[in-house]
Amino acid sequence: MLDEIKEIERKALEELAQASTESELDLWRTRYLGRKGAFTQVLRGLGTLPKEERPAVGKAANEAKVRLEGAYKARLEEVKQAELQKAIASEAVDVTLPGRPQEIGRLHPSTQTLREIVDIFAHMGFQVYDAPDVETDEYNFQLLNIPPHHPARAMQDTFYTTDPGVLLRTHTSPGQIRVMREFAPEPIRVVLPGKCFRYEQVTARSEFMFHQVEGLVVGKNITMADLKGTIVNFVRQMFGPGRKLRFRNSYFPFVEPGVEVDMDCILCGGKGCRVCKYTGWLEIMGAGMVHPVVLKNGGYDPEVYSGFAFGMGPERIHMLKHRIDDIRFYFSNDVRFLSQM
Ligand code: 2U9
Repeated sequence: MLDEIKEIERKALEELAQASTESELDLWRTRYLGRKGAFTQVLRGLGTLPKEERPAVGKAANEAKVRLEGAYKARLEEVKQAELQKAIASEAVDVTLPGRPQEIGRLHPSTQTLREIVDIFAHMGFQVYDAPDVETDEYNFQLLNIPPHHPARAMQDTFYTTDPGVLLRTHTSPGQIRVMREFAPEPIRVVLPGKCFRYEQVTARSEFMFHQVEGLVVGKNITMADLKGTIVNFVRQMFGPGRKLRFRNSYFPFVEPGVEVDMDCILCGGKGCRVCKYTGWLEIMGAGMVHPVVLKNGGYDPEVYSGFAFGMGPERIHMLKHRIDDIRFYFSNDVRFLSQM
């Protein structure tokens, strides 16, 4: 029996050394130290031994059990330590790693450009005036000296609503009539940023919804020199101090004279390239002296007051600045494009 006890202890220590998890140790403990364990079986068999052998065998079995319990506790501590080290290793944070960049949102490029344009004019004393997107034929065309069958109407194909004479504005110009009627006969110095809508084929150069910034200055003795000075200052702040400008006469129903404003090409500096179609010039906006009929429609006497106005497309300005050749990028919600701006 003593040999059996020695063999059980040897086998138990061998298996204990191989147990590497707490659940394996629990199984081992049940097998050797539990109520139905190997030593309990031995101690239950004591009755079959001669009386004089029982004390030595019982003592040997209990001593072996005590040794195994000590070995179990030590092994359990080792296993716990090993599991703790494993957890520490797997959950270790390498604090020297670079942080994960936080995705941040950003303003739409059109909004950024609108704000940049408005900010330049704000520094020249212009106020911002918001006018409705839904307008009437009267304000969008008639009061702007655009008579019913004028080509400008065809150019500005229009989204009409189901209400007769009610439409989505095709430019921010109707807002300028509202400004004049609201402030007449006070002097005016405003910019009108906002959305415009034209029922046109969507192409690389035109969208059915786009933004515009128009400006209006009305007062006494306002001249073309004021218009040129204001626009030269704007262009040089927007595109750089070295920019050259060219004013070409052009026709718009609501101004007379009207001009197209060109800037020397930002890519070739005026030598001629693909971007400026080898002209050396890029058209950036239109302007002109407010037509007397329009002044009158706004409540200002053209014999006493004069004014100038201008209009530009922020998407076009942004496209020039960043050499983007397709306006559809701005409204196709492609984050790959928008997130670069
Ligand atoms: C009133 C009086 C005058 C606004 C003007 C332009 C010239 C012009 C275009 C630029 C690119 C529109 O966005 S665009 O397609 N605009 O060239 N706009 S003068 O003149 C006005 C407007 C309202 C009462």
